[in-house]
Amino acid sequence: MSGKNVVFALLAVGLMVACISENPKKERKPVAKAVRTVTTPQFSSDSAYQYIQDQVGFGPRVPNRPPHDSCAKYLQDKLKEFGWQVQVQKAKLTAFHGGKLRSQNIIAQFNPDSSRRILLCAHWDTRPFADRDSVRQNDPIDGANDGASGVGVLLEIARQIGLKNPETGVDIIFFDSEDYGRPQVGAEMYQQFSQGTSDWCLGSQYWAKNKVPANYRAKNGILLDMVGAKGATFLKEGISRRYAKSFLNKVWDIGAELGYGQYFVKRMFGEITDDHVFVNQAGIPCIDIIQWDEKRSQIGGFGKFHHTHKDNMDIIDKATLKAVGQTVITVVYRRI
Ligand code: AHN
Ligand code: ZN
Repeated sequence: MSGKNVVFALLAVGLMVACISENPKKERKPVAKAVRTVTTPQFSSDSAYQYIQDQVGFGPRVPNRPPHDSCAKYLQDKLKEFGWQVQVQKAKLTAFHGGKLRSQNIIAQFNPDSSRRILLCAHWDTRPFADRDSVRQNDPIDGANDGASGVGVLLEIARQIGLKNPETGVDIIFFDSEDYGRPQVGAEMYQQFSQGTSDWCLGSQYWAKNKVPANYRAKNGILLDMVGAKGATFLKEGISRRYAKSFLNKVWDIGAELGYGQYFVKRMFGEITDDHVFVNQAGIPCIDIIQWDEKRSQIGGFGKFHHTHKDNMDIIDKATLKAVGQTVITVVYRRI
């Protein structure tokens, strides 16, 4: 067939298709669905702060201890109150010392039938010891920042979503047993256990291998970890860039656009083993918004409270909660 004939043939087929698909009532439906924009709600840092205080009020949320069970119930009740569908994934997970942890991943869905989805997640358990402190190293920490802050921000986002539909699917997972990694002190005595797998992030590792809902998919994910400390900075983390580079850049751009550029610093830092590693391995490109202090990077940049008893309500700052919360809720409502 000559070039001209190919064009004619294609035109003829095109005409036939047009005739077949002609609407008998002559009312053609618009080809593309109009994309409605929904204005982003105002994130309340007072409310997020209260949800952090509520969690800390139960006591340290260490697996197998009573405050952990009370807090699990609180989180489910809150999500249900805000109009979300809630499921709990229970499992007995093996800790670095060989003991079992009664773990609960708390999974909530909004607009469960939407095919376009975003996943928001944070760990809700707290570290069973204060191995980076110089006092009371064997006592569990409050985990106001490391644990409660990410959950507090997501509960406030869940409340806002319940009040105004973002017209996209949103899922929240509160992962359990993230912070049960072997202590720095005396680590040698546990060497025979859990070789080859990470003893951190046990809940997200379990979820990644046993997804709930089954065959779960989302366009992107955001993990929040240590997002409430006064003066925190959030740098672009290495694993996040490896799996979700353009999404990572968009989130940091929105942070700057909203006026939170001093929190969302546009520089990179290293790769962190955190729940997003396993979410990424499960096929969902997921970033980690996690505090990283460049000035402390030689000693681990997580802030001086990290895994100490200083991680209590005194270090939580509403301005930091607002910067993170408003940025993340904007990403949801703009359907980035
Ligand atoms: C490690 O320190 C190996 N990962 C950091 C993940 C973490 C701990 N997030 C909170 N606590
Ligand atoms: Zn921790």
